[in-house]
Amino acid sequence: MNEKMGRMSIETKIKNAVLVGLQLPKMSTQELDGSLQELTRLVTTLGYNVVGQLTQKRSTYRAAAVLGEGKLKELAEWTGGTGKIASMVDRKITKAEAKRIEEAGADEDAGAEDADADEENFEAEDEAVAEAGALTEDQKGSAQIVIVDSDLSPSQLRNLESATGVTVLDRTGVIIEIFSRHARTRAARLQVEIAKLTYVAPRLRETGASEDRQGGGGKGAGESSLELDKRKIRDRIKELKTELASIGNEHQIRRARREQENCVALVGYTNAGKSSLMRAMTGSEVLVADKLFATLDTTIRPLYPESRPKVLVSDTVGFIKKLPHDLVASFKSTLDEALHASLLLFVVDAADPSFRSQLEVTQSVLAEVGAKDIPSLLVLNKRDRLSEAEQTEIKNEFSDKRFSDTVMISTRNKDDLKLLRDKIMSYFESHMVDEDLFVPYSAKGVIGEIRARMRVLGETYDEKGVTLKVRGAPEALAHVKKHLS
Ligand SMILES: Nc1nc2c(ncn2[C@@H]2O[C@H](COP(=O)(O)OP(=O)(O)OP(=O)(O)O)[C@@H](O)[C@H]2O)c(=O)[nH]1
Ligand SMILES: [Mg+2]
Repeated sequence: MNEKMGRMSIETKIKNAVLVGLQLPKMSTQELDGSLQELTRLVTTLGYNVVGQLTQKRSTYRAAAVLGEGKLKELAEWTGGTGKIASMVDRKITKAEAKRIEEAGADEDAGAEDADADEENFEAEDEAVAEAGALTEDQKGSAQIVIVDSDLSPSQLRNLESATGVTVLDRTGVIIEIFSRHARTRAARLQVEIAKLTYVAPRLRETGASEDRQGGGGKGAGESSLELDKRKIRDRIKELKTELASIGNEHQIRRARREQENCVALVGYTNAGKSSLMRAMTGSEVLVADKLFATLDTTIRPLYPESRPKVLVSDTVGFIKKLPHDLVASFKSTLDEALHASLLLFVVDAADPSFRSQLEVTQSVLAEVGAKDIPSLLVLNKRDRLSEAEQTEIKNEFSDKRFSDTVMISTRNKDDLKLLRDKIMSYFESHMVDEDLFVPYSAKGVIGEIRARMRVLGETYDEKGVTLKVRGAPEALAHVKKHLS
């Protein structure tokens, strides 16, 4: 299994990438450009150099090699490939079939995979070669990897690799690769590994011909090594999920302890400036970097200087368009963090021309997991990159009541940060209630907790204990009262 999976990882010597973008009927040219720009940033984050890009209008993603013949040849010029798909039969495997094959196991697999030996070419006529003149001599054969800006079925991936002669990655593949390079904690590593294996499994193919069948021993008798690999992967995923679940419990326990505190979750598109804001507001040393998915792990810290009541801020993984569902699911614990917050800070990079659609993506994913009703504050960040006029225009655009409140800031401006902090504090204070709490001397220990969680406005003593006039969040009050009853 490892040998085959080794092939899925990218060798470090690969440097030049050529991108492929498909424009489906509903997609505007602007959207296509935006998507390819984002893909360029993703690919650059992986350390590759984008040397060219190729786009084509298509009515569907379903074609055997995604691209039409002419474009496929042009692509192969970039990589020095043949531009032809080695196997005829491969063309007939649809996505649905590939899934069925994977689920059903051996028999169909063998039939489909045997076709690898078939040398028949993709299409007989070569009319498209005429387009080849588009590339300069320097460009020809200059790319060592092809990156497609949409998700590919296993057979499409195989066909493209066969035609180009190089490694092909789709958008999900790129994101998974970035995630796996950036994962630091055990939970993040486990989540990435599950996503990676889920992605890898259907893309495994038979390496050799029929001698690959396992002749002897154990329950694997008669299984092809492909099935064996797939089974091992399924088992491994199960194992990893169990391990992750045990960490998940720890998370939950810690969260339960925090539940009575005021939590603010920073959410937003990747690179919006969440971690920069986290640093500025809490004085923590979280990683800030001008690359996509710099943060994968959740960090929680109190506001610094400390506030009364205490407010915790959490920073987590960012969102991206077309984030694969497997990946979203594997980062569920991250999203849970947002679900348990009392206030969401939607951080956007207001200087990015596509910030509106980025905000939409963030909102829709959060709505999907049930965070729709959590009060939220819109933070329009990086205002230092905008002119006064642009700032005013954007502020006006968001002056309606889509968010509880909107604030435009730069994480580099101290006054802006103070303003944001004041808004956060006034949010919590506006949600607080005043109450008199009687604390008997026998329960003196609770007083420290009361002082940490809420404001004490006055105190009167009598022979049995002290009555505190407090102002606090309803949850904090309920929690303290449990200790007093
Ligand atoms: N000009 C400008 N740049 C900023 C501002 N805030 C953050 N940045 C930069 O934006 C880039 C991304 O910042 P991060 O804080 O790492 O962004 P993030 O939202 O945590 O990104 P991920 O962890 O990838 O999701 C870094 O290069 C920051 O220095 C700002 O107010 N103005
Ligand atoms: Mg970050």
